[in-house]
Amino acid sequence: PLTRSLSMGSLSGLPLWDQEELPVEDLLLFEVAWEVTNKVGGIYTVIQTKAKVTVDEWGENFFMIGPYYEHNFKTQVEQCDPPNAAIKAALESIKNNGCQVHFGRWLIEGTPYVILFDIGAAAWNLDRWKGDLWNTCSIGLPYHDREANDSLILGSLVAWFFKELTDQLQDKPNVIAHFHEWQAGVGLVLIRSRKLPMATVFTTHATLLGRYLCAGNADFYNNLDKFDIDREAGERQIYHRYCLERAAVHCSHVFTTVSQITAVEADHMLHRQPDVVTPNGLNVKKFSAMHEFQNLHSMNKLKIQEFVRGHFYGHLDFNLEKTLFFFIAGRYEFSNKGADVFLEALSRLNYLLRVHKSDVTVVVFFIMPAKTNNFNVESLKGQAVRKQLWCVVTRENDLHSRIAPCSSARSMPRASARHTLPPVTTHNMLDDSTDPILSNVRRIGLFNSRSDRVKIVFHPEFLSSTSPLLPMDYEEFIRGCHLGVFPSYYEPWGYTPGECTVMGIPSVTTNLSGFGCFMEEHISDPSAYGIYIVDRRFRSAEDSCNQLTQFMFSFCQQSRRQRIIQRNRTERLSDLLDWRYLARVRRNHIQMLLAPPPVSTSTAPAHLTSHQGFRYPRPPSVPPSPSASLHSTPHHSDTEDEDDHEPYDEDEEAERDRLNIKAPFTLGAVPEGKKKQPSDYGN
Ligand code: G6P
Ligand code: 1S3
Repeated sequence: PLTRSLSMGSLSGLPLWDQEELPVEDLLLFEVAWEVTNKVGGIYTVIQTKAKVTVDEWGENFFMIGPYYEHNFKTQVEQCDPPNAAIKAALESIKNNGCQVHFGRWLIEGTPYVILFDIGAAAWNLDRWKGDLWNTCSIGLPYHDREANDSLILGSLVAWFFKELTDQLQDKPNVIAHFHEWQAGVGLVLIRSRKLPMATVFTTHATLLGRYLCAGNADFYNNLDKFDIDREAGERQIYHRYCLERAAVHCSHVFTTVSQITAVEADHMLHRQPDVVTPNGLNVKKFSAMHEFQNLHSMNKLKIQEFVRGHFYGHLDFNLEKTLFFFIAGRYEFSNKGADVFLEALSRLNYLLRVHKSDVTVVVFFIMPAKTNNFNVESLKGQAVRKQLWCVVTRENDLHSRIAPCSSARSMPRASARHTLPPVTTHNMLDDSTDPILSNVRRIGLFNSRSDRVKIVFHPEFLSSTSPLLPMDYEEFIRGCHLGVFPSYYEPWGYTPGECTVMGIPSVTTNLSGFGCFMEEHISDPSAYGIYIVDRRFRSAEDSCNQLTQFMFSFCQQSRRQRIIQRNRTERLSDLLDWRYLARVRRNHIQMLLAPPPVSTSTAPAHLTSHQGFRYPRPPSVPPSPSASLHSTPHHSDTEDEDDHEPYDEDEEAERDRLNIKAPFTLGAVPEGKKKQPSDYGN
């Protein structure tokens, strides 16, 4: 326990606070993560998108701490002096003792202050710090685990910094440090073992064991209480990491995670139930014109169509106006991210579209980075042929328009002949024969042949606007697609479907992902809003796969007008994912630090479900049966052309949707009787 905790009375040792507003001026808030200015995975998105609202609230009293990388610092940080004399003195003291630390403003929205420790320059302390860790909590780190060793160096520097800082500050302002994930957790363990007078929060974004067990194909969720977790960690040679993670969890004053499902997992894998669940948000930018995001969809879809023209040259015997673009994207964890179920469902979708003689074609993009050596010749050639043809067409059309100015619109000539099928991959794969996506494509036989209604394009590299093949950044690409498909098995939160939502693009998620559970909890008829939630928790893999197939097949049966209306509804959900709303939830963990310790011995965490309460109703224009909802939008037309130029929905009923369904915090237009009480917001 903290030295000051009992005398001051709160859970963490900070002075008690019972007002609505946080006493920000009396507090300094630090957020510690390996991903500060360092893009590695999902945690980067969390801290980077949350910075703006945190700075708005905490101003000059908020700092982020992470590792120093020269390139990141030069390109993302503006060096400056610390605004606070105590912080300056603490950093000077560290520098005077032979370690390097850099201070500046991270050039993202909100421009938060960052303190970045140079891990390499402090590595000469490693053996001594390993000894300290061992003496403190008997955790030994093997020499070959670079990631664990680096996390010890960062943690030791962070704990050293807080020792200097709290010595300087004496009583005020009080210090709160929020640590993310086990790589940053060592600092927390050392702070508590050294009894520094400050408050700590630990957030885990996954559990080490959960990730490993799921990737190893364990029936994880049905056996949560049956795993011998120490043994499992030992067998996977991650026992020391798991000890660091578990120590951070148990040392923190407040322990949080990003979803209910990970809260249950943490309870079993780490033996502590989180005190608060803090769902992940995004920095939502609203367009002033309601239909702007629809226009962006159209514009970016054209760019994807251009790519498809090139990639499928010689085989472009499908109508691009009736072609839908689906995609999956993310870290290449084949089964954890659900690529296995997706491929199987695509094979079934292909069958359904064929037997129903559908005129819809689906081009599916897999954007998952794998080892490659450059683009393959066939893909580059496709784009070159397209550009050449385009020049010819432009010249011919120019000539034609001079001769007959009122003639029909420009058209492409018949694509040139090609003797091979359009390639499945855009790159040369290093592990072609063993790659899981390619192996499964071979098994199900989806080789982009003419008769296939489902075509596959595996782009094993993240997208970039400078690519010679598909020159689009990720955001543009999402906007141009019709459906994101993320049928994850292991996904503590899952940003990918959320990113689709805020851009008004429907997506598939699962009830094993934090995002899917959150949406299920807050929306009455998720699929009407373009959020399809596959049940991977209570159904067999076979049934989940059929459900996913059915979702995709129904999506393919929608008319253009229905897709437009659905996108409008999807986009309306974006307020729910906005940090400006979710920050209210996130604030709970800070308030807990300032609250008196619980008197009851109940193990149920008081704030675990405090964000519950708000629920988006079924859109009034959707009839009660969910299965009918996809075909129920007003003036349903099966002809694509008829409803083409309808950028946004002006139907009376859809207008009613718009008025009834507002963001949780935009109370203005919510009709009487639907107004929410303050408690709905979890304050
Ligand atoms: C947006 C545009 C419309 C376009 C539609 C295409 O809504 O504003 O002008 O017709 O996208 O939708 P689709 O789902 O067929 O890509
Ligand atoms: C984790 O990143 P991941 O993709 O390894 O943290 C993310 C942010 O909280 C979360 O969205 C994701 O589900 C986790 O798995």
